[in-house]
Amino acid sequence: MAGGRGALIVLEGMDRAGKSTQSRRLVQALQAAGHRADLLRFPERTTEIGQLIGAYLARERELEDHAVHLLFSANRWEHVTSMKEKLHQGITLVVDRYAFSGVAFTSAKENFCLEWCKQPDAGLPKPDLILFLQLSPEEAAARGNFGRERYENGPFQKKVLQSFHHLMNEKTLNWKTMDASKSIEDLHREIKTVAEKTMQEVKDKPLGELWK
Ligand code: ADP
Ligand code: 2DT
Ligand code: MG
Repeated sequence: MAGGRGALIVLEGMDRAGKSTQSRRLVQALQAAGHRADLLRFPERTTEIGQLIGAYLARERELEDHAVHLLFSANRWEHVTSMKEKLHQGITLVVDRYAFSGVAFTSAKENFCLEWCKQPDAGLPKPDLILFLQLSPEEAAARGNFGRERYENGPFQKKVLQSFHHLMNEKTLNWKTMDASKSIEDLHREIKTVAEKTMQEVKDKPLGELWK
């Protein structure tokens, strides 16, 4: 593989922490610096599965909690072939939410354990770096009110955050917590530095399998 593989870089964090802003900004900066990089996001609402998820989040339709969890996972699996192709072609993928959001949101519901929630995503491409954008609920609130989608309320988000903290304790994953209260530009510069370091470190290493 001339030049080596691309890195799989995931951004996670609570609502309004800046995941979408920073993932877009990172891809632009990497491309401007001459790297090959693409932006992905989950849920990817453009596929048939993604449209079903979009309707569920918009409260336009109801889905059973286990069923919707499996749909979120299927929405990642339907992108795996193309993700692997790109990574092996040397394209770095910056992903706005991934399986960690999947597990954190479902396990915040009653009667779901972390282990059950992780199973459907076991074997997905393993991120080389997971950036957790950390922001207090008060600072998030200062960035605007919650939207109207499902899950956008304070008590549920508090449970989601607890689940994220359980996931972050897993030492086999390369989590980095970033202070998301910084300005967009300052945070971007820090993220770009760790992303480029990771890209350099993993280019000759095999891609791993998540939770296997
Ligand atoms: P997320 O994708 O994590 O929900 P967004 O990137 O959509 O967050 O950002 C949520 C809102 O906060 C947007 O209005 C965005 O412009 C603003 N924002 C993002 N990052 C910052 C920052 N570092 N400082 C202040 N406002 C920010
Ligand atoms: P965004 O617009 O912030 O992406 O909102 N979610 C996401 C899940 O419940 N399971 C998942 O697997 C993923 C990826 C988080 C999307 C909402 O969907 C939730 C918020
Ligand atoms: Mg977003």
